[in-house]
This record gives sequence, C-alpha cells and structure tokens, in this order.
Amino acid sequence: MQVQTIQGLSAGQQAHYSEHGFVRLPGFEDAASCRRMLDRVVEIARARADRVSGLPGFVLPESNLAASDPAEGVDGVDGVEPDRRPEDLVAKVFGLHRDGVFAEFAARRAVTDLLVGLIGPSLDCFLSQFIFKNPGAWGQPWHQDSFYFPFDPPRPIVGVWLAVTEATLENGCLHVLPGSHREPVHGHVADRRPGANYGYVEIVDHDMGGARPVLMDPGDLLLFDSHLMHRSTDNRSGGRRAAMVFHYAATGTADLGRNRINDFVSVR
Ligand SMILES: O=C(O)CCC(=O)C(=O)O
Repeated sequence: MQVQTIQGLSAGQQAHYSEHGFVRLPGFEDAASCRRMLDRVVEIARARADRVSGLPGFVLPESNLAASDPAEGVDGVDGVEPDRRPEDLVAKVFGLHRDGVFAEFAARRAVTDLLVGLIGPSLDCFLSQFIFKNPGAWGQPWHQDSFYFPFDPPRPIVGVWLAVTEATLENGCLHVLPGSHREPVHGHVADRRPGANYGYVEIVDHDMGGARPVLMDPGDLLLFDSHLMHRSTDNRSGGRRAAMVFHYAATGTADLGRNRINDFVSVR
C-alpha cells in the first residue's frame, strides 16, 4: 500500500525544494518493498562473492572494513573474513535500475510524477546505488553530486534517496546545507582519510555552518538537487543504515564523461 496520496509534489513541497534544494516525503514506500530491495541486493552481493557471472551491478567494497585490497576499487569483494557475510563488507552496489524491484521503482508513475515539475516531462534514470552503510562504515564527505556528472545540459539533475532502514545521527544519516543548491559546483579534493572509499571527494572551501541532519524513517524519500551540498557521517551504531538512491535527468542529456556506471534508461 502506498502512503503517498498526492500525485506529484504539492505546491508546498515544490516551494521547499526550490528554496532549500531538497524535500523529504515521509512514508513514501512500504516496508515490504524496502525489504525486497534489501533482499535482492544481499542476493547479488553473495552471488558476486561466489563468482557467479552475469549479475547486475558494480560492487564497491567498504574500504575501511574490507579484508580485500582497497586498491582493487570497484567490484572487488575478495578476501571475505569467515565471520563476515559478503554484504557486511560492501559499501555500495551501483547500476541496479534495470533489475527487478529497482527498475519497477525507478519507472513507477508515483515516483516520476514527483520529478516532472523539477526536471521536465521526459525523464531518464541514469544512476542507481544501494548503500549498505554497515556498522563501522565511514560517511561520505561534503560534496555536490554534479561534481560527478559532466553532463550537457549540466542540470537539472535530481537525486532520489529512499531510506531502506532508519537513518539517525548515530548510524550516519545525511546532512544537508539548505540553499547550497544555488552555489556553482565547487572544487572537490580527494577524501584524505587513509582507507576512504574509492571515489570519495570533499568540498573544503565552503562554510557548512548552516548544515542540518536529515533524520529518516524506513520508507521516507528525500529528493535533492545535484548542486545541494551534503554529506553522511560514520555509522557508529551496531546496525546497518541502508538506502537506495536513484538519479534522474531530462531525456536527451549527454554524458560528456567516461563513467561506465552512468546508464541512461528512459523511464518517462
Ligand atoms: O547515503 C550516504 O551515505 C551518502 C549518499 C550520498 O551522498 C549521495 O547519494 O550523493
């Protein structure tokens, strides 16, 4: 059962997004759907560890937890310790939006209805990632998603962040800097922590003093502009903080980069 009853964003939600660069939609997705996503991505992580071929997605290991060599970067989950399950060592699984439950969500009318007013009538989902954020996993430093997206036109791009579990201060929820979507894309430096995850970068030239945490319950959805400055913090709890994130752009957007993780799929 869907809790969200408004078709698309209400005027108030749209105004919040315009002013702050994000909007939170409580209770958007039901628990069974969140569970199906988690079950499927665990199945993929385990099958990948068993070297099953033909699986969807690219696995990014959690560098500071993995027994594997972090220099392997994307897709290396070798060296699983006996007391750990494969999914316990995964940071993210990218490239899921052609697969089952993820494809259904990405193209669902109730989801794309939220985006037409922010992007336009024709939409592509070009990126998806399941984020495990296991106990002990490090947060992702302050960044703007557009740093990763060398596109023409460069915007609008919207991130859709679905809380699969609760996101709290202790388990490493997102923090956003309201209004920072009006900033240009800033310079980003490599995450300087030894053992930081592959691809993590950081904005170091901006005052994040006005930042605020975004606490989420399972099934809550956050829409955010690709220029919004945001980060997540370390998971200091004993439980997983999981999220499924999709990114959308207008159909016809050209990817000027060479990131094989971007995969444009028409969803509307
Ligand atoms: O959920 C997280 O820990 C980070 C997600 C994020 O920063 C993003 O999707 O751009």
